[in-house]
Amino acid sequence: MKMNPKVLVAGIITLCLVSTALLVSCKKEDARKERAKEAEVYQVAAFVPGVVAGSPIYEQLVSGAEKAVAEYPNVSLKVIEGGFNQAEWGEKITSLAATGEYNVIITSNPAMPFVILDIAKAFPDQKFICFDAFYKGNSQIYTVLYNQVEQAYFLGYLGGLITGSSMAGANSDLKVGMVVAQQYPALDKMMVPGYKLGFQAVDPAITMDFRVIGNWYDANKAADLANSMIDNGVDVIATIAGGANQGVINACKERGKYVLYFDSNELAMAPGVIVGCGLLYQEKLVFEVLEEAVRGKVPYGEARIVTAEQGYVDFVDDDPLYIKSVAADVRGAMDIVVKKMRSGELRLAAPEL
Ligand code: RBF
Repeated sequence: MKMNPKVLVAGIITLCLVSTALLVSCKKEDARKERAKEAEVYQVAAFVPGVVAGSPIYEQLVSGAEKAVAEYPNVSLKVIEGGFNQAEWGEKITSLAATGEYNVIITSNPAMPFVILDIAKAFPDQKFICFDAFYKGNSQIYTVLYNQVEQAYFLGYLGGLITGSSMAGANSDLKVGMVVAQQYPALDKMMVPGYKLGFQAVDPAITMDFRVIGNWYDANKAADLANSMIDNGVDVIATIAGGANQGVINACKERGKYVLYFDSNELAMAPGVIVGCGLLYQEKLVFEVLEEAVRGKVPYGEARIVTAEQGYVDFVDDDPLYIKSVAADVRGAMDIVVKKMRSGELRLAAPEL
């Protein structure tokens, strides 16, 4: 049978119109559903595994969630501090999940997915989002990990430049230091290797003095360790110790040495002593992920890694205190590395934990 070409064209046009109309109405329906979701009450519990004060990464967990509350009137937030006794965290999260009140429980540090696994089994409707963590394959848990190799590389590179510099506090020994609260896989697989890669890229002859405090609060012990490192010829110390960081800062202040700080710009806390700060854009990330959560778009079960190139990990190079306290030649050399990392020309792989 031969078809009239006019009829054929008319048919095709009608088909196109119908499918466009269908597409538009589907999109409208999607948008309507999204708006409806945004109007539903959405209750968030933020579990801080430690205490908020003195730990910028936790301060940002809370401020990011508070931003979501300010932006979305239907979102409510309860903040629970878990304290320093890590053995109690599981019990405290269990109590939160048992209420059945929270659409999601958010938290932050690399140990948390493992604390949560059994709790998730007991409460199969409870969803969890862990920032600064990596765990794949549990349909109740979503994790986002920062590429901490990159953050540590920035600080290691700066430490390497400073220890070999003619800055006032630098001595002739090529020794950098690192004080940590405790050892954990993210530290051993990302921060320590990233820091080493950084200072060894400046000069392979540089060595590291590495000390462990044993908790996240003992500033006196941190100061003792820092003093002993300084006695051994260390002139610049990176510190990952939450509230105990203060001890490292005090020791370095008294002895005219330098501190490298992780996670946020704290240069103003000890000008001329804290000379370099890594940055994690945790507040921004928490806000963004909570927006996804409110819209029902979080890919639970998946694990994401965010990087310097994507704008979630960085180094503070635009603060007048950095410019004032770090020698121009050191900053010049640092600039090159910072630019390369931001642009993605220098990429450092983050291992899955
Ligand atoms: N970082 C803090 O700043 N304060 C803390 O109290 C703290 N507690 C932690 C507890 C555990 C068990 C683990 C694994 C990490 C903890 N962190 C803490 C480290 C934090 O997750 C991150 O690795 C560092 O802040 C460096 O970005």
